Amino acid sequence: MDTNRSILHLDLDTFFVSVERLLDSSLNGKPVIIGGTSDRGVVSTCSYEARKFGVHSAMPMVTARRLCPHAIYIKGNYKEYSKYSNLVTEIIASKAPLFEKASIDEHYLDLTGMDRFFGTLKWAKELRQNIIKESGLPISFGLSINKSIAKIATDESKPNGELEVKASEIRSFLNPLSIKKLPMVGPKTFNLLSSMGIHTVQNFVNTSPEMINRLLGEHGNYLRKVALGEENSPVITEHERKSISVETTFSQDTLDLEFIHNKLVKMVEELCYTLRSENKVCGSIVIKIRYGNFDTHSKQKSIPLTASDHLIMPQVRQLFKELYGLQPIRLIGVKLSNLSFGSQQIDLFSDTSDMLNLYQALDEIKNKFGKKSINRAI
Ligand code: TTP
Ligand code: MG
Repeated sequence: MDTNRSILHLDLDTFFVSVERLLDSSLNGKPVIIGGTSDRGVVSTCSYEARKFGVHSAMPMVTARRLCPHAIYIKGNYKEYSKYSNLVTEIIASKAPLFEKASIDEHYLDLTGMDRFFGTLKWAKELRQNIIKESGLPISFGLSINKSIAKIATDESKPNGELEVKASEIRSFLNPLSIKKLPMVGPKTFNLLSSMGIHTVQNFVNTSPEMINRLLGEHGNYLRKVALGEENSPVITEHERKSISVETTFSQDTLDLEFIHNKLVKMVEELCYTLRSENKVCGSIVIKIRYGNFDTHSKQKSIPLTASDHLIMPQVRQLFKELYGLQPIRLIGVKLSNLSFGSQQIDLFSDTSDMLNLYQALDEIKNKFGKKSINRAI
């Protein structure tokens, strides 16, 4: 355990709902559910007043409507959420040059060394107040010796919370928590561990490493590190961010190639959209497949710099074909790396202007209605 580090994790509370409430204060105190309003839509997020009824992110909208019919349902406005996300990032950037934006509403900061001069907790509290004052959005933080414990601390402190977990407090903080609270424990891992009588983090760390490895493979080794406070990944600043990636874990292991293919198309679209909105292009693709037994394989390929779905997708399909070992798949991942700044212009050799116009039109719709609002059919 590296007890010398000081890592801060900040995460906005019910982010999309909080933005909607800034724009319309009549939503305050009411159950609010944001998500695709069609019958096949899912919940993006919801207010605490709706969470009381069991509604949560990624739940089918039809289920949410059944559990909380009196809620206010909102389709969402991705452009506004991006704007407020950027505003919060700017506030953080103005106070701390080295930070990692981990998602639309969370940031990690490495404050190691600062405590000698000022005290990291005091500094973090002031930053939080600053964000609340300048953005009008509620936010919580966790402060600890590494990223994973800081993140768990944030989750425990919510809503509107602050929580420092010192090195000496890590065991008493983590031990009573459900294993569900460890990042990367999804329903499947949770059910598997529960069926073995492993319910709390304490149960988990008391289980032999060999047993954990037998049950969960590499993933288990990682979780053990987290649970022991030994996860030590660095805070990666935007400056160093050389790749973007997305992974999907299926609710059931699958052999359905059409289903997997459709998923890959959606993932590539999402990544390319992010690239274009950040004015970046990529020069390398990595595909990752994890099978039902947690064996994980990946394969990488260099490509001419691009941010176009229709150039990247065939390469992804080819890599998948080369890598796939005809076993049920638990997880697939796509990573675009060797990122550099550059615009679509670079693609002009291979892109027709029609294609570029199409991307511009698609991106505008995505800006307006959210990333998942439109997908191509290939
Ligand atoms: P989260 O930080 O996971 O959730 P949250 O901010 O709504 O609530 P909490 O207070 O627990 O942090 O995600 C940030 C935003 O990302 C969320 O407001 C909506 C969006 N999102 C989705 O669209 N789908 C999802 O499945 C999740 C988890 C989040
Ligand atoms: Mg959040």
